[in-house]
Amino acid sequence: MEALAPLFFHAVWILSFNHVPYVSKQCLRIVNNAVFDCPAYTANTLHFLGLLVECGGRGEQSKAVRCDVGGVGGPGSPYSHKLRAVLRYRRIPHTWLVPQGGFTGSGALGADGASSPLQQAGKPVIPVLQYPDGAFKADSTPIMYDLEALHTARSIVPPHRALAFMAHLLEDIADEYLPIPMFYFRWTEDKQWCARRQMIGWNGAIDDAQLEEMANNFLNRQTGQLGAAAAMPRETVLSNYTEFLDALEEQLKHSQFLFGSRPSFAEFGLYGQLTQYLSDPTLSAIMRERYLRVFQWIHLMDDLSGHEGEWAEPAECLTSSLQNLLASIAPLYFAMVKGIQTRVGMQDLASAANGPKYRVKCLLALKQELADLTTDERASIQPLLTASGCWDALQFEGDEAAHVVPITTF
Ligand SMILES: N[C@@H](CCC(=O)N[C@@H](CS)C(=O)NCC(=O)O)C(=O)O
Repeated sequence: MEALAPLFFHAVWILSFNHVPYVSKQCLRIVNNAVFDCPAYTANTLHFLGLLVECGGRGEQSKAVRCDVGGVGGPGSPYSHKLRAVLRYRRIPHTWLVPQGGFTGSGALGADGASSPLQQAGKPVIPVLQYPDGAFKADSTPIMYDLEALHTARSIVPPHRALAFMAHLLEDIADEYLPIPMFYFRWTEDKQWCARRQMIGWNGAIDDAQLEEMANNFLNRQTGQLGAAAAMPRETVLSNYTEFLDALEEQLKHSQFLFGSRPSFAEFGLYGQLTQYLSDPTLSAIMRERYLRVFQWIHLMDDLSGHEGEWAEPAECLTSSLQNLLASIAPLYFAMVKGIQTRVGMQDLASAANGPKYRVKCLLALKQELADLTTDERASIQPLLTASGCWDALQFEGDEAAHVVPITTF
């Protein structure tokens, strides 16, 4: 089977939000052959995409490990989109589900339907992934690290440890800081549209009266969670947003990926948040008008299952555009987490799954990850981290090191 894999799993991909799907007869014949040898894989793939992909990267098929997983996500959840894009790029056989009727706008996710996979999973957040052994797990970042161990082909961790740290740093900044501009507009001036589209996403065919009620419930729930961000001046949030998109647009003139010609943790983190920037009215309008490369890159990232690329050496990717990209978001991220840490402290971090304490937990873990690099590895990224306003903020202060807890799935 392994020797024949390249033949059966010839890569054919045609997918984009704005491309007409086309699957040739030759491709369909290969799919039928493949069913014989790899039934569950092919069935899952076809179920989800209606398309055909390879099992591993070119020359990596023999290292690919069967790892069928089931993802449960939400229609407006950046972390769900991030994780699904990782599964697609890594060619991990999976199904994906937004449980219809699983959330009608109030209470905990999944509370509305006893049979909802969300309630079965019993997690306070989405996405949730059902692992090959049947266990449900939450928290996208440690899930992505687990998947590195479960399925070795097409890794998204750069092999150079200092670059792996950079990729994780950017992913964490994307996860924890980039929701702020999105949330700000989503739950202020765009709130009617955003609440309605998410309730339609969760509940499918509902009439206007049902939609009205659910959207109002959801609005009350979410605006209550906006917190201090609601008081930020509109112009400040907007300029933070456009500075980030300026830097990303510039980066995309030089390279589609940050650490070579293949995606890492960083790109998937950025992509997840950008899916929502692309959908919400105010931020989307600005992106469409001024940031065409970013706009199109989001579509590219959505499904990279046919993409092949290589990692670069540190000297090739520690560029001024990467530095500018980091500088456009990192100082805001550090200021935000520092402020949170002053407010909530460092106690009871272990059980935090999202929100303020989770952000503190993640930053402390990043500080530890940097401290764990060798002197040479740290030296290789220190200039870029210093110039982008990250180096000092990534050093332990006081007794912070004693409060580090590992970021694990739960
Ligand atoms: N650290 C988590 C965060 C996930 C998260 O915050 N998800 C949001 C939706 S995007 C959520 O489930 N919030 C809980 C709620 O709305 O009740 C991860 O990366 O998976």
